[in-house]
Amino acid sequence: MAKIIEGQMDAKGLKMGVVISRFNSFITQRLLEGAEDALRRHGMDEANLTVAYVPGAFEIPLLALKMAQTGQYDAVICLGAVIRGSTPHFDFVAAECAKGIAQASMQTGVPVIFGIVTTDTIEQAVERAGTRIPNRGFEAALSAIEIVNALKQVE
Ligand code: INI
Repeated sequence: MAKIIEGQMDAKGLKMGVVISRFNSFITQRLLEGAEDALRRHGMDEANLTVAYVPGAFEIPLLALKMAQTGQYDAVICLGAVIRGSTPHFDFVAAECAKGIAQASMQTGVPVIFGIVTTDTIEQAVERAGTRIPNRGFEAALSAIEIVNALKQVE
C-alpha cells in the first residue's frame, strides 16, 4: 500500500505572513479579507498573522523573500492584482511578480504562495475577488495551509 503524503487543512498553531500590494487596493483588500477568513475558519489565531504592505505587485517578491528568510513564518501569502486594461506593462509586472515569488519560495524552502489576480479587465478582477468565482485570497490561504502541513510530513 502506498504511503500518502497530503497536507491536512488545519491552521491551528501556524504562523503566516501576508504581503499585499496597495495598487488596485479595491481588489487586494477583498483578497486579504478572503485570506483572513480562510485562516480563521481553519483554526488559525489572528495574532499569528502579520500583514505587510508594498506599493505594487512588482515589489511583492522582495518583501516576501525577506519575510521568508526570517524563519518566523510557516508560509508567506502574496496578494496582488495586475490588470492588463490599466497598464501597458502588464506583462512585465505580472511575469516578474510570478518569477520572484517562485524564486523566494525555492531559495528559502518556505512556501510563498501566488495569490495574485492577473486579468484582462477590472470586471474579471472583481469576479476573482469573490463576486462570482471563489475569492483568490481565500484560495491562496487554503493552498498555504495545505502545503505547510504537507511539508511538515516530509520534514
Ligand atoms: N502594480 C500592480 O500591482 N498592479 C497593476 O496592475 C500595476 N499596473 O497597472 O501598472 C502595477 N504597477 C505598479 C508596479 O507594481 C510597481 O509598483 C511600480 O512599477 C514601481 O516599481
